[in-house]
Order: sequence, then structure tokens, then C-alpha cells
Amino acid sequence: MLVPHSMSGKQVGILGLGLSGMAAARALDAAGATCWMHDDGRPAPAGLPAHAQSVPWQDWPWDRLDDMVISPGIPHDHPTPHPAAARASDAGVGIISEIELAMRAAPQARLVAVTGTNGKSTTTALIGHCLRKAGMAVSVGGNIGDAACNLQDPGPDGVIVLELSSYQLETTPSLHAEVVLLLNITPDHLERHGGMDGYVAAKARILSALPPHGLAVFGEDHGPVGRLAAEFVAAGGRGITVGADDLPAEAGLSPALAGPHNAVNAAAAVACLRHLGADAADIAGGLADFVGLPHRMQHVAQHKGVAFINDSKATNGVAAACALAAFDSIYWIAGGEAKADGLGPAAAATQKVERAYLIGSAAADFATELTGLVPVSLSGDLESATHAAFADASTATGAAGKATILLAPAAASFDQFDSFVARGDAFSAIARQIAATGSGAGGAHA
Ligand code: UMA
Repeated sequence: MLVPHSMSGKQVGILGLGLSGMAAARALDAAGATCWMHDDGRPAPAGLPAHAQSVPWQDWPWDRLDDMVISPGIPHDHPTPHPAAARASDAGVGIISEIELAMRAAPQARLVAVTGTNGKSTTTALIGHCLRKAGMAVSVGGNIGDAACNLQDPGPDGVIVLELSSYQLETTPSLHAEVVLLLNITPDHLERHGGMDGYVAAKARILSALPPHGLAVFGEDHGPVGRLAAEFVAAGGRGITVGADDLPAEAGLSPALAGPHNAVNAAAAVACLRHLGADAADIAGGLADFVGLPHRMQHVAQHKGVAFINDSKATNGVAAACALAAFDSIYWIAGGEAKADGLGPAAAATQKVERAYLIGSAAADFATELTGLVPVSLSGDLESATHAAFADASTATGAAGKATILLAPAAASFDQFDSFVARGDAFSAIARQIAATGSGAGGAHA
């Protein structure tokens, strides 16, 4: 655990009792702080740390609070601040993230921080994988899933690799890292940042984490990242921009790194790994045998020449367009709760799509966007869509065929599932059941 000893004796409010809130409570308790905890949606779990108590935020001792740790999913600014955040601002109480506590713990390890709209979890995991291959002690966490305060400090020769979301970047004023990676910025989470300018500003905060000798790695981009890179270098920063062409010529990428977007992610990881001193052979080995992450271009089943790919994490049009570029003969399952730009660039990335199977509340609008581009089926739900896609794909490919059923929704999951994880798990279960039983019933088109 990363313990922020400087918080000893402090009074701290904790808003949200999910992964980050609970990790913050344990770390603050270990540091000797007193915690006041509140969650709007769930009761406090059993076994709170000794110096933590569950109390409605209205009853916290606001005149004595030093800081309030806010969970990343809770707005402190846009579209409207949570009332406890508004109260904290009025009372002059600092609003900080759980990541900020990990920074205040001042770990001895070298730090790497990774952000971007898409690909940040894959890149974070890939860096961790290659460092382990190189024999280095490494801890990996942050937005990828394991809360930062839960991580062990691997010591001065080790590395902590943190994935950071825009939400976390906004509330981590003490962020510091020896290497930062800014992969790409395309519209996402705009309601939480008051629009694109606010979102870009939140992502750009990662650059202020660098000391003078630190390295910034930028993904090749003609949009906001390109501008930020140019400004950073013009101001004297040490920054490099990488594209797919910067991968070592001999690099063989694992199937989990399929697609041009993952080539950029891999090239960014390589630049970071070289800076950290990883051996070229270990980097090459790590790129080749990286197994990838669940719900990201994950091969979950294969039957009758048809591969089932779970990319449920493709919750926006840019991510879905990247997935569509990575396969041929695609039977594409899309839909859910649409983002502000609908399918975005995914609509124009459908050249290799045989048919789209649309689900959820976005289905009708997505069908309109795809008119004249690809045939569509209004499938309603994921189960119907997957069965229909398999019936079509296995018929079209025949015995020797090769086709891909791709779940890349270009939309959030919340209209039909609790999370992208639940959506991906459901797809994987259906795919494996089809592979086990050979059943592809339900191929009718609406
Ligand atoms: N809650 C309230 N009031 C509200 C809203 C939520 O009390 O108005 C409560 C909920 O009832 C819940 C808690 O807050 O109990 C949830 O907090 P949270 O949504 O911030 O989630 P955590 O469990 O703390 O997980 C967070 C990240 N979640 C989000 O950013 C939404 C996780 O990223 C991250 O893995 C974890 O911290 C550890 O760092 C997930 C994510 O979806 C994977 N991230 C977004 C993304 O990748 O696009 C940014």
C-alpha cells in the first residue's frame, strides 16, 4: 500500500465508496488520518478502517476538514458540481483524487503516467508486461483498475506505471512522473469538462507532472496532441512524437496488438521502455507475447472459421473505428447509449463491414448514420445480434471461410448493462456457447 504519511492527523472527507474511495480510506487510515465517508448510491461496506466512519456529507465537520477525496465518477465542476463538492469549494477544502494521496506517499519507484482517450489501458499493461520481462520490479494501477494507493512501492530500482483518466488528472495537483505518455485526444466525457477545450486542458495536465529531465511521449496526431507536443517542445521540454512507423523494424506484434492504433500504442510503449533502460530483446519479446486485456480486441471464441472479438471497451466512435480497421469480413455489433457525436468516425470506417447488427437505444440513429454504407439489422439486444451475426457469417464463409464477429459498440453500455465489462462478459458467454453448441439460430433481419 502507498501510505501518505504527510496526512497524519488530518481530517478528510471521502465522497464515493467505490474502488478509489475505499483505497483512499485504507491509505489514509494507515497514515493516521480521520476519514468521513459518504456515498449517494450504496451503504458503507462492512469492515471500514478503524479511523473511518460513514456519515452523510451534510454532517461532516466542514470547519475542520483538510481535504475531500472525490471519486473520479463524481462531478466536481461540470455539468454541475456534486453538492458536497460545492460545499468543499465554499469552505476552502481541497478537492483531491485518490491518485493525489498516492503522490503524497512519495514512493521511491520511478513513475510512468499514461493518458489518452483510447488505448491507455493497453499501453499501460504493455509497459508493465515488458518491464517484468526485463526483470524489473513493477506495479501497475490507476484507471486500469487497481487503485493507486493499493499498489506496492517496488523501490528505487522499480517502476510504478499509472493509467490516468481526465477525471483523475483534474484533481491530482502533486502529480509527478519521470515519463508521461499522451497517446491521443478525441472527444469523450465532454459533459464532465464543459466541452472539448476543458477536456484537452485536463489531459494536458499530465505534462506538468514532468521534471526538467523527464520525457514526454506523444502519439502521432494532427489534432490536439500534435499542438500540445509542438508547444511542449517549443517551451524547451524533452518530448518525442511516435507513430506506427517508429516500431522497431523487426518487431512482431502479438494478436492482442492488432490494428494501426495499437501499432502507435506499442511504439509509444517502446519509447518509454527504452528511456527506462529496458533491453531491446526483452521489449521485442514483450511485444510478441503480450496477451492483452479483457474487453479490448479480445479473441473470445472461434467456430466454423468465424472469430468472435470482444472490444466492448470501444465506447466511442474513434475506438470503434480503430477496431474496424484491424479485421476483414466483419459482422459488426454496435449500439448502446450513444455519445454526443453518434458513430463519429466509425461510420466512415465500414469498408470491411459485411453487415451491422444494432442494439440498444442508439440503434435507430446508428441505422440512419449507416444508410447507404452497409446493410443493417435492428437486433435489439446483444444476444439476438450475436446469433444473427453468426448465422450470417457462418453461411457466408462456408467451410473454408474466415470472418470476424466484432463487438465494438461505439457507445456506452448503461442503457442495457451495468458497465462495458458486463456487456463484454455477456458477449463472451454467448460466443462461447455458440462455439460449444454450434448454434447460430436467429438470423432474421429486421
Ligand atoms: N457515486 C456517488 N455520487 C455520484 C456518483 C457516484 O456517491 O454522484 C458513488 C457511486 O455510488 C459509487 C462510487 O461513487 O459507489 C463510484 O465511484 P467511481 O464511479 O468514481 O468509481 P470507482 O469505483 O472509484 O472507480 C474509479 C474509476 N471509475 C471512473 O472513473 C468512473 C475506475 O475507472 C478506476 O479503475 C478506479 O477508480 C481505480 O482508479 C473505470 C472507468 O470507467 C474503469 N474509467 C473511465 C474510463 O476509462 O473511461 C474514466
